[in-house]
Amino acid sequence: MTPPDESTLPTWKYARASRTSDSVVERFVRVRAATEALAAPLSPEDQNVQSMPDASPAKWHRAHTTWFYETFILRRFDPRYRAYDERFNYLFNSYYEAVGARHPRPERGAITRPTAAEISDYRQHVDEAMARFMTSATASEPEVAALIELGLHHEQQHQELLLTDILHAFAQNPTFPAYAPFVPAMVRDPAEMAFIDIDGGLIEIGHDADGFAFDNEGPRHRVFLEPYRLANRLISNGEWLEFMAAGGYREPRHWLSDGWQTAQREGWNAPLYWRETDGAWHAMTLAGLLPVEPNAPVTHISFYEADAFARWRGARLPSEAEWESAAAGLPVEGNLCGHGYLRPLAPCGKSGLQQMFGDAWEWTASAYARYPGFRPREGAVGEYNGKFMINQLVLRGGSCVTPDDHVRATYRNFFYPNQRWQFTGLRLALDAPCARVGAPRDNTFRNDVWDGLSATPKTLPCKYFYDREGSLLFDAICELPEYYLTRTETTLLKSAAPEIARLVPTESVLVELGSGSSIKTRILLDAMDLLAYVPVDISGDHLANVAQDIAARYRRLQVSPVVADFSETFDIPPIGDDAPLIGFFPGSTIGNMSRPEALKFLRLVRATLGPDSQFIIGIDLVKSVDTLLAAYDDAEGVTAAFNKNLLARINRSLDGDFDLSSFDHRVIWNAHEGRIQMHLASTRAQSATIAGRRFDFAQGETIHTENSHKYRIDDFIALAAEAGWSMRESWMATDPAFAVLLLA
Ligand code: AVI
Repeated sequence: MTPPDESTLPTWKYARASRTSDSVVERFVRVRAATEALAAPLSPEDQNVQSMPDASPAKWHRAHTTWFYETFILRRFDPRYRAYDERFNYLFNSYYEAVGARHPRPERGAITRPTAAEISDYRQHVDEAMARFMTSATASEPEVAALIELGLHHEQQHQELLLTDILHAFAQNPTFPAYAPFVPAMVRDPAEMAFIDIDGGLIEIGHDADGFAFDNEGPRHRVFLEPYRLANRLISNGEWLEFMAAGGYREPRHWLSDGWQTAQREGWNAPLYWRETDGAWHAMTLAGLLPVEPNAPVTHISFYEADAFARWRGARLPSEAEWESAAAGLPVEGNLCGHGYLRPLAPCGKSGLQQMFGDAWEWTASAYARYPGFRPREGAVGEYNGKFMINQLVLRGGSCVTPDDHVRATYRNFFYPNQRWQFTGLRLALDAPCARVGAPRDNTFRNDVWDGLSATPKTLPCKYFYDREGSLLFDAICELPEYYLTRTETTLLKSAAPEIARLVPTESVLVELGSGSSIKTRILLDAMDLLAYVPVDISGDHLANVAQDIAARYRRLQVSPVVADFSETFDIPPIGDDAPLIGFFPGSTIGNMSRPEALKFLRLVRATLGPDSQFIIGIDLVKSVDTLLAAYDDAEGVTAAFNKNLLARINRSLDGDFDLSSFDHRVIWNAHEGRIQMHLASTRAQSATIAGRRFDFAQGETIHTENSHKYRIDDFIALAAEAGWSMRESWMATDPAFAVLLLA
């Protein structure tokens, strides 16, 4: 990011504050000057205003930061110090019980005396005393030096508050005053939002050794993280507008109960400073009222709004440990206060994690709580952080008004979930696919492969076709001219969808088993008025991307993907109160099961979805052998590649050494069983080693990889009845023969 030319910078350039190599005296001078520079554009009247209880007058910030050095350093350690005015202890104590009574916070704006000019005198008095004191031996005693350091970082926090509080005050003014002139930024074409996979495991977070940190940042400790995905950038205003257009503020189902009540009570329908003027959204900024910039990050949203947005997008907020683990080691660079824009900007990078520091504080899902082993500091400054560890949420990363050298990866900001006047935004997170529900444990694939290749005849379970490559190859199969199943079923579904929509209750949850690319699902999603969509699939990687895509297309739909082997067991995440469940199992995937497996599966679905559920299922029917053989042995060789990908997958993930060129794709029609069988035939005598175990193949020996049963419709209805399903409606194609059934 290129900061604006220094010569054009207004006075807040001092917020680029200190270099750590500076002496404490130099840093003291710089931080104190930065506060005054930030207050300089404000008139005495501006400095006195308090527009709400959470905000404080600029004059109070200037005085309180001064009181801090006077109270915790000069009065305690400098015998020569004479207090400027004893009454100031009452006026400018913020919340320190140990230091005595104080003026009520909501009434700070009523204090017109001392004047802003008298506060300047007070600051000068304390600055001179501190300058003298800092050259003494006492000042370099560890306890005292630590307090001076704390005073500087405390003052930087108030520099940010001074700006957010004056913004709030100016936002109440119908003339929308500008605190500072608008600083143009490069026009940016931001990267698409994408999720970056981040490993889980036992990680460490928290501040450990060198450099300053607040007490709440430590001790460093271990945290276990499941693998997760973090969005590459912050959520933009444009995306927020989509949320609003989709009824985000009108739909209680996206919201936490407390959040919904707060939003109703406060009448929220947009971020805090937004207003619709002449049909376009504008936002109050430190440069006055400006049109909302679609690519810039959304800010001035509460935790409740951030959380509702994340749910609406089928995602979640990251935990603070997830955020910190991702941020650790990144340079602390970004659109911070010293750049002088004083507003969040569109990201400028194209790859990797962007906007981790600066622009907007990122709401996390983490409660602001003590880290294991946390001890507040000794004495009155022990009240600094620890006593606020209740009912607040942690924010990470700093904002466009955070002093440049103030933030770090371990920094824990915290606010109540309803507060909106800080520069608060959000970044989405997702559970990574390997956080599986009922999916194979690590050794299951290896054991299944070993077992299958030890059997006679050799066999491999067809469910392992569908890794990322296999899923993509299957999508390609569905496009083949010979593979009639997808086209025929799609046509049937299109004509059946309006009727299905009438036959199932509105606000149902569609549970798709083996959702793959969810292409056919969209026919139903377009026609039905659904509450949620639960795609269940074994291919976690593919599932996460597909779910995200569906969530982006159907903004009103809650999308809750489940990674599971649905042929064994699966759980439906709790959604709504007793929302009716509608199973969807298209593609004749049931044909890939043996008859006993199909019966078991139909019973499992009945038991999992419940007695009031319905089930939409696609069944491929018996037809001419030529049509069938062509469908599974296409001219382009896509099905052959799909079949062989099973061996490639074993090579990739089980350290196998199959020679793919020595296996042929073979397809036969087994008339007795009524099924197409796929095999891989060894073209020569050979062996392959898989996860350290060797398997021999004779020339011509096959591995049986898949069955695809073709039903007669009456046989299938009888099978479904055995599992407790009865036929409610059917839609049939004759050439090629295929059926879509609605079971109940
Ligand atoms: C997923 N399943 C229904 C497909 C089928 O037709 O049995 C898998 C497939 N195998 C080869 N081509 C397609």
